[in-house]
Amino acid sequence: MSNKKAIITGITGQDGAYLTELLLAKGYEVHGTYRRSSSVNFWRLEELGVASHPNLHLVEYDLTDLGTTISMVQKIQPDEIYNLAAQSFVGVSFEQPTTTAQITGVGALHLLEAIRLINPKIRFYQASTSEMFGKVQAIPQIEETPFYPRSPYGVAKLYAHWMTVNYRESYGIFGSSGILFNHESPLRGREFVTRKITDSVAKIKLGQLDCLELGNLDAKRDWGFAKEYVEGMWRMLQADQPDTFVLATNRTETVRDFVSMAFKGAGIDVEFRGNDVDEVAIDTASGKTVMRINAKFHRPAEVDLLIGNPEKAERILGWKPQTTLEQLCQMMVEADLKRNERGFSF
Ligand code: NDP
Ligand code: GDR
Repeated sequence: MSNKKAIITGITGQDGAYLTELLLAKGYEVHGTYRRSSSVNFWRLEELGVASHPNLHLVEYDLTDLGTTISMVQKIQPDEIYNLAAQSFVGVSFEQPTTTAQITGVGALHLLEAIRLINPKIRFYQASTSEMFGKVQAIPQIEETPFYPRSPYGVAKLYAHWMTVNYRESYGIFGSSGILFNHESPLRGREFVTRKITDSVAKIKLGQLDCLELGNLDAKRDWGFAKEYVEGMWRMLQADQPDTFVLATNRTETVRDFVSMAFKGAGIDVEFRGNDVDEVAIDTASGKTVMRINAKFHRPAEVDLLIGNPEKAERILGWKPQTTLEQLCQMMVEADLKRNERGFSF
């Protein structure tokens, strides 16, 4: 068992919850940060059964405050920092580009500065993203593929990524950047497309909703299982050298494919009819329209196709995705069926 201390920023999010579970199981003392709000929500930590773990310390913290960042790192004196906090929703980043830049971009710099000033031996993980590849310059994408972000979120993450590389090269800080492709789970936020689909499909199956509304069905994503991806984050900080790693499955599917997979998982066969804004999905048994397009979910600029090759992570970290997209989708549909049967609404 480890006797290390870790700070995880963004503990109330999907990855924060799974990483907390993993580090606690390894014997870490975990200091998880959450933002002050009128109603803080720890439902993910509760669902994993770790919210009251004696080695979990909850720390109120906002990434945009440099002073608090320095005093928090000074007080906790961690061995490792995992920076998972971000304004992480791509769609919202078009409406709130400045906030996104401050949290998702400059927030990472605050932590790097704290490490440089307090203890350059602290190991740092930066949650980078396939959104940095944006308008992709090669298929599949690997660590050396040139970046071309397509959203304020992608641009902010690219800043944080390069700052991590820069602090590694300038000050010898052990800063690793994980370029993670989309990873999902039953703990995914409901604003992201996979969970929006599985939650709505469950509600349609239970007669609580008539129809699911979506934006671009043609976007292709490389979707993996979040619980496996946080293991990859941990492995990056146990490696001999700090580096940049892609975590992905090397398989890509459209949003449309995920829609049919989710309906199938709930025992509903659907057929797609029409084109573009008129496209609908019909329940072949009842003839009802169960999915239609709503233009408000389209983005000003889209990332059309993501597919990552995780060969470097497999070679150096021994990391490999295990769960297929069909298994992941089924797991999410079943979890949402159970929650909606109970009237759960997170
Ligand atoms: P979530 O959106 O589920 O979680 C984001 C976390 O950041 C939440 O805990 C949120 O707190 C916190 N946060 C937001 N703003 C601040 C702030 N100003 N100060 C402190 N904390 C803040 O994201 P995921 O768990 O899915 O992702 C984790 C990280 O990985 C993010 O940085 C994301 O951008 C990145 N990423 C995610 C991928 C994915 O597919 N999931 C892929 C690649 C990268 P609150 O609950 O208060 O909002
Ligand atoms: P993404 O995830 O933008 O890839 O970012 P999201 O699930 O939001 O979108 C995936 C694709 O689905 C299309 N789409 C819709 N998306 C949402 N959210 N809602 C809809 O109704 C809808 N209809 C179609 C989108 O246009 C897009 O093409 C996620 C986040 O977790 C980031 O933080 C992370 O960095 C990347 O994954 C990798």
